[in-house]
Amino acid sequence: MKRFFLIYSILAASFSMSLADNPVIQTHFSPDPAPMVYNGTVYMYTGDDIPGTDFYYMTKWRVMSSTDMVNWTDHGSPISLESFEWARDRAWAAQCIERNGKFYWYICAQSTQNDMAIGVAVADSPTGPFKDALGKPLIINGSWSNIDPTVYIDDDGQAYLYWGNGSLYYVKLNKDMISYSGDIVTVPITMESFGGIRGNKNAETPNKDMFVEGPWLYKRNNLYYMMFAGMGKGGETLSYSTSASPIGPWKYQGKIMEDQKLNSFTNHGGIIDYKGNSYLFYHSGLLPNGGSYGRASCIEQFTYNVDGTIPAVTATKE
Ligand code: FUB
Repeated sequence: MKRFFLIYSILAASFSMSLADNPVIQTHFSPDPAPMVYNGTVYMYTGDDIPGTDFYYMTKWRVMSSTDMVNWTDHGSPISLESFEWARDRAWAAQCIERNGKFYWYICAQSTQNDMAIGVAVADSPTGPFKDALGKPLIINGSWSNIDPTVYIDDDGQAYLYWGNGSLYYVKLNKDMISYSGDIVTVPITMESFGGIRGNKNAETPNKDMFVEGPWLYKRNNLYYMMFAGMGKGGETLSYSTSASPIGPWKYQGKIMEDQKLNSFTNHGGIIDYKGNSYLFYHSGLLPNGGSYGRASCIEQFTYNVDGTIPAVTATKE
């Protein structure tokens, strides 16, 4: 995206301005961007890669905001592993959503039981202070697939929490947003629904894209979209499926972003409409000293096709 400038301030207290192309945040690593539009402002919730590490050993999450998609204010790190008594490591991808004036930040982390689990922190403001809403995980069942929560509240008030790695799951959240009803549902991953089938590496398939992780659920013009990180040739794609219902069946639509020279292996994205434009958020390892464990948030503006499909989006540096 062209001409992004960054205003970096610690808790909005002191300002210094620098010219920043993609990645839009150049002052620190900011993987797994999850945008949220609230009250005319875009909030971007991210992780925090640690320079020099050799795995995703992150310890905290971050928030930044903008009202023009050009200047970004850093609100610091309102939550960390220490905010969740049950979390011991791997502060991975997260998403925040507002309901009735409260902000629910769904996170995933390695639990003290050693698996990955999903928790939720709540606040009265999009920038906190946030507090662990439950004092225990919302989703924990011994699985390493409990990562990358995405949340959406439908027009009828029903909220959905999806997540997964390798497999895709969802639950229907209750109105309190910190509990759910019914069973955890496993979503079928097929060629038709997500562009590929796991464990079929040698098969001749017309498209080896498939759901890996990083789901992002939203609705636009009565069509539900599930963007996800798919399996590319040398790293992750951003791909998507659509449905007439928030619980599927899903129809694979193709790749949005190829695994192209992002220097990060993973990709993880979010999509919003803001002030009449549509934006794809993703991450790359293209900051100096960046890489698979040094990823930073990037943004591209795009225009939906007339039929609601998403065009291929190219990662730009400026
Ligand atoms: O950032 C840690 C993990 O890498 C995320 O949870 C995945 O989506 C991938 O981006």
